[in-house]
Amino acid sequence: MVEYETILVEQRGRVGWITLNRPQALNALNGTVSEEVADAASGFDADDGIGAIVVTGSEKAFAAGADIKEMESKTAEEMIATDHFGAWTRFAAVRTPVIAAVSGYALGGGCELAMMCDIILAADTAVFGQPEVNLGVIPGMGGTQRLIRAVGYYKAAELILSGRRVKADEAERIGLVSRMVPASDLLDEATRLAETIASKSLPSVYAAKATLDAAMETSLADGLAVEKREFAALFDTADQKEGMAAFREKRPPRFQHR
Ligand code: CO8
Repeated sequence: MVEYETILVEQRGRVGWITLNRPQALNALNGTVSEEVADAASGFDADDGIGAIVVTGSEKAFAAGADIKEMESKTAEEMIATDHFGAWTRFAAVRTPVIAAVSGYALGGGCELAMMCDIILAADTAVFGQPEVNLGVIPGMGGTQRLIRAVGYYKAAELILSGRRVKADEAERIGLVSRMVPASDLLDEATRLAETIASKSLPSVYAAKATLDAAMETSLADGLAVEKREFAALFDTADQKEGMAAFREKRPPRFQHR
């Protein structure tokens, strides 16, 4: 396993774990973090021995945002010229399902990183928000677009325009998180969920994620066309034959992930 400077990376069974590890900066996302997270996620994605990825932080902070100290002195020209978003685009494009296991602060880029994941599990201590207006900027890692898709225009507008933070229970109520769990259970729940997903047929999980992604980006008609294509393509996989045979024979399937 590659050694990284700002993250810890570990494979447990068929699950890849990425733990943000800049405790001195509450896991603020600097350029090194984004490159390392994207690199680790792409590595897991290329490995068919991995069926799910979990991204997590510390008890106090999932991530307190992009690194303000790194950005502070930049000019607009520098921000445009540098591809700050390339690594996050690579991360968001992995085919493997990604679970964000969020405890503590998920602010600014931290909230946006969680929203790049497919499932957000939140500890009851989690706090979400897009506080960029307090810094004289706006969300810049997808927040203005993904938050609306998650919670609808009026909630997203309130949170982005005011910078108000929401606690885990409100985040669950408005649909920003998939499920809230007691803080002491967060990592166990993430493990259980990731192992469940990783036990399914990998081609069907890839297809399900691709189809869900399409729903975020296209019209209903185009999305349904993607679904039709992905659904049909699975009938050439060994796992579809195995899954349906197992149903008929009243036994659990033995997926080969192909
Ligand atoms: N960037 C850099 N350092 C940070 C950040 C951050 N986002 N957040 C915390 N830290 C550092 C603090 O400076 C402090 O370091 P030091 O001890 O050297 O002073 C250390 O982490 C601990 O933080 P605090 O002492 O502030 O801890 P508290 O428990 O008192 O407060 C908070 C915790 C409430 C989370 C507070 O730290 C805070 O408000 N942080 C900033 C939150 C924020 O505004 N986030 C949004 C950042 S902007 C953004 O994310 C834009 C995304 C788009 C980027 C596009 C690509 C470039």
